[in-house]
Amino acid sequence: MPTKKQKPAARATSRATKDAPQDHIGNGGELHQVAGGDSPVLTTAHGAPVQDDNNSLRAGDRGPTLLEDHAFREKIFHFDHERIPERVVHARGYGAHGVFECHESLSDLTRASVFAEAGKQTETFVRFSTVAGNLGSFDLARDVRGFATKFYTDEGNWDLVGNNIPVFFIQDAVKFPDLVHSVKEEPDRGFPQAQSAHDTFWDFASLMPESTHMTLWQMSDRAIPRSFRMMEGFGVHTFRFVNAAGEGTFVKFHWKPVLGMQSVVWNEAVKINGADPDFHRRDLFDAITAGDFPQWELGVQVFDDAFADAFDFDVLDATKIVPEELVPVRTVGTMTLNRVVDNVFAEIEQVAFMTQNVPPGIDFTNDPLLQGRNFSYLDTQLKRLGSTNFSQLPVNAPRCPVAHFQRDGHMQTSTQPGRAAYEPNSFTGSDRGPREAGPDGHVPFPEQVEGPTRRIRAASFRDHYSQARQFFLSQTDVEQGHIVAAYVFELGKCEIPAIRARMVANLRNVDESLAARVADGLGMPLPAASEAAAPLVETEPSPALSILGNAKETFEGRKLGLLVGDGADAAAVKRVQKGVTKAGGTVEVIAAKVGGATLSDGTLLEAKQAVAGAPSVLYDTVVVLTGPAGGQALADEPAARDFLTDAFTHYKVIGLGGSTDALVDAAGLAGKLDDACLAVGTAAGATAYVARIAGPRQWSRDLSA
Ligand code: HDE
Repeated sequence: MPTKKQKPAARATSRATKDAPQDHIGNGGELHQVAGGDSPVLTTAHGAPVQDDNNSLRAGDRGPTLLEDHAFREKIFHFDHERIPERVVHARGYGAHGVFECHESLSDLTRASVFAEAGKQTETFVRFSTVAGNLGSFDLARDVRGFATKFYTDEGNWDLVGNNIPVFFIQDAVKFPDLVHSVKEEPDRGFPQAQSAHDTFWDFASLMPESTHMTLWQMSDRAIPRSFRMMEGFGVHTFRFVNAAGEGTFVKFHWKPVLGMQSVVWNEAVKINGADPDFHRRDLFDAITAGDFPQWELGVQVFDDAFADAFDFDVLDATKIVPEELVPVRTVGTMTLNRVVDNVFAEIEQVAFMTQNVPPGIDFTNDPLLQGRNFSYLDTQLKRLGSTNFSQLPVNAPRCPVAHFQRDGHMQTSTQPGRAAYEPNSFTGSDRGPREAGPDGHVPFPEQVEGPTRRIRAASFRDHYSQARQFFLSQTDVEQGHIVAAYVFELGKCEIPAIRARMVANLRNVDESLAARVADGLGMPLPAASEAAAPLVETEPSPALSILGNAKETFEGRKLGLLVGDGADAAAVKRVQKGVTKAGGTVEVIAAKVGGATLSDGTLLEAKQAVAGAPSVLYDTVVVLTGPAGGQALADEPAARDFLTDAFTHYKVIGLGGSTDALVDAAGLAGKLDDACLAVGTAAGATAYVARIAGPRQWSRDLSA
């Protein structure tokens, strides 16, 4: 008998089973599909139709849940096992599909089919990442960015697993676990995550002078990119091209963003992390889904043994670059990212990059870091993906035929035909299995190797400071100021003064002014210089190393935050929107309330964001257009005041139109507006503003230079 407390039985038919097909915005593809199925009916993993997905099976209306409810148990069982280990480094990432198109045949240099002829297209998948943070960390950490590309070539996958910085912290892979342990959360407390600004990282870095060059890049604005779409990529190591005749040349790979390089400033990065921790992934997703496909040109630096021998540094040392001024970067193709993933886990999380994936025509060198990576990447995939058959996952599977005698294993999805599963065998036809390709296979470059077996660091790897100095001296004043400020910030977060001092002592070997400015910023006396393992080699500054020196005059791919108050001149709003869109930018309308603002002509302009949720750090430039009533309302709104103050502090070009005086005043900017604060109320003003935003930030406001 039901008691008084008994609740009425819930709906017998669940919403999911009854209404799902009508509710779906897409084609139902978000449901897990059984083979060949486009079934609108919810099923178990084994295909049985599910009667009710809202109520588990119970004895009596309020009784215990029954073990025989296999559909419920299967659902919970699967859920309990949803997570796989995140990557030990580069855990946080985002990716997309694309295509690489070769500009010219490189067959004189390499037999790699990607470079076979002009116009040749090869499918790609790219994953960008931060290094130190966990999967759920924020995008704008000061960190190196991974830039890993899988080319599905017709002779097997080529994984170019690079970074957005062309050098690395260490010279030998045996130090990689130490490096990573030093930068990750400290093991006794579990913080800080996603940052190098703590004792253990700088302890390690200061004790490993070979990392100095990389720390300069890491302290530069390269480590806080505006967008994945606006950063370079590098293969880092020296690789080898091998042509059909078996002749080899050294090669370094470069990705150059078509939108040009751009970074944010540190104070902005800190705030973006709070306002939108997904800033970079959202940016990539938005651009691709809007059809604004990001592109990079692939460049190669090709050089022979004679250059390598004459070069002041060892080309096998990953803490060194080959300056573009010495070996120009030759553009050989363009990659376009044109498709977002359908499922983040299936594709971005399960993609398995491996440096050892090289097709015929591309080979390794003896860079000890690369040699170590060639072991690590295969090993790590087994840990993460749990089966030796991870190469069968759609995102990892080669697009060319695959035929081998490896068998079975967890989650084998291919039904391998044939009788013989060994080589050699004497079977014929389809029973005999694949045969070796011989000279058509991946033939290793026949390098001569000799010498005693020893644990030793070659003398040619000893110079840790000359290229660090070259990098610093190649930066503009503003960029040097940012590097100094970053060292001061990071070392200032170290609680152990001896660590700060040891790092500054190393920096004296890079540049005396750099060390003095960092010491001054830290409020400490300048320590004696540490002993360098090798004397400095004089290097010419390399203009290619500066971001600002190479800035592209464009607003393409950038975003305007258009803050509109009630009574704003409708024509002025339209002009700004049109001008910025024509310049290749996007416009996001912001108002005091997300419902929008009423313009001078009485129309309602819908807003994408309320100002409280859209701080100006999310935009490359801002415009405020308002009538008198709206102007006062904005001045009274703290988020609107911050919007303007921050835009000014971050050196952004600002457009102002209508009744903005009260807001300017409340933002503390009265009397401070400069020539990058433009009046945009008139047609001429809007034109001047659109022309100005293609240019640099207003660096004259930057006092750190
Ligand atoms: Fe990696 N690195 N790495 N690394 N790395 C990994 O592989 C490793 C290094 C890079 O988006 C891991 O699948 C060693 C240099 C990228 O999935 C792991 C050494 C460069 C990604 C690993 C290095 C990179 C990784 C972790 C020192 C720039 C992300 C998860 C010898 C050229 C790929 C994984 C993605 C990921 C090992 C140094 C780039 C553990 C041992 C130098 C972009 O295998």
